[in-house]
Amino acid sequence: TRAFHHRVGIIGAPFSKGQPKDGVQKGPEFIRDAGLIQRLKGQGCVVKDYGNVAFEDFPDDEPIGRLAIGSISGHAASRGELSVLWVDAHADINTPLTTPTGNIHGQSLSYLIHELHSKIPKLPNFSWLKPCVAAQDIVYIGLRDLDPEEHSILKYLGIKTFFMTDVDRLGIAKVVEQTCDHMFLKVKKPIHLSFDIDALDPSVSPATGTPVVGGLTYREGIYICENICQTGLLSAVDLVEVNPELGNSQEGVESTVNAAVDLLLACFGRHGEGSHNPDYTIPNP
Ligand code: B3U
Ligand code: MN
Repeated sequence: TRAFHHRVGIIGAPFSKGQPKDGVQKGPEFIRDAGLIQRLKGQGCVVKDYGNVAFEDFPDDEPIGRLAIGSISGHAASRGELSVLWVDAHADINTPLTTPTGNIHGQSLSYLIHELHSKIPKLPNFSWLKPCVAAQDIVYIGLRDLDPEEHSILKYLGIKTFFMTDVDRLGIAKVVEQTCDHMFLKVKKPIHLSFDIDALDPSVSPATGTPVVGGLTYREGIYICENICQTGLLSAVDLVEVNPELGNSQEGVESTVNAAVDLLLACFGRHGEGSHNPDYTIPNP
């Protein structure tokens, strides 16, 4: 049994316009259909499902979008200063002036960081967006596919980064320990976890738009979530980039969706070790 019950609110964002590939808007539906809510309840969480965010439909819209931009600014508006743990193969820190693809899913963090404010051009429909995170409050895990410009932005800002090589070198336990040390160095702020399913190796989660070989194992991903849960400071999680129309096979999609559900369960109290009722007695024959 748990000392307390996690209270979890679920919001789906069926949105694909941050990048050109269709299908990722179906991620929330697949994750729900895989039993997320029942399974969270089954492990003692008190769950409220707020349904999906409604997006206006612009038929001839240029690909553009919000993704974590919206959830982090909303989270910061309600909780104040946050630390952000960004688990991803990609840094998603291009500015509109450095992006090689023009895809906004590769830019989400740049809009949110105070220290990059002067580097972001004024965009007509983004006046609602104010930077809300300090560079020193961000930690990355899982990076392995960066544009040179992003590399330079990370260095310029001095952001704490754990590339896959660092996971190889230190092991996931040290990486998570150092992540927490860094985030809690000053004050303990509520944590926003942004988990891109492409942080995991494509052998586990192939159903995603930009898979990159050499990623985190399933266990390493779960370990991150379990430990962030145990800080007691996890305040919001984004699980992004599950695209059930990719992945090449039914098994590929199932494996991706199941990994996403398991990561979310680990964020909200599920332990690999299991648990038991302290009143239980082993039956005598
Ligand atoms: N860095 C590239 C590629 C990319 C970023 N995030 C994803 N892909 N998923 C870009 O588009 O900015
Ligand atoms: Mn990514």
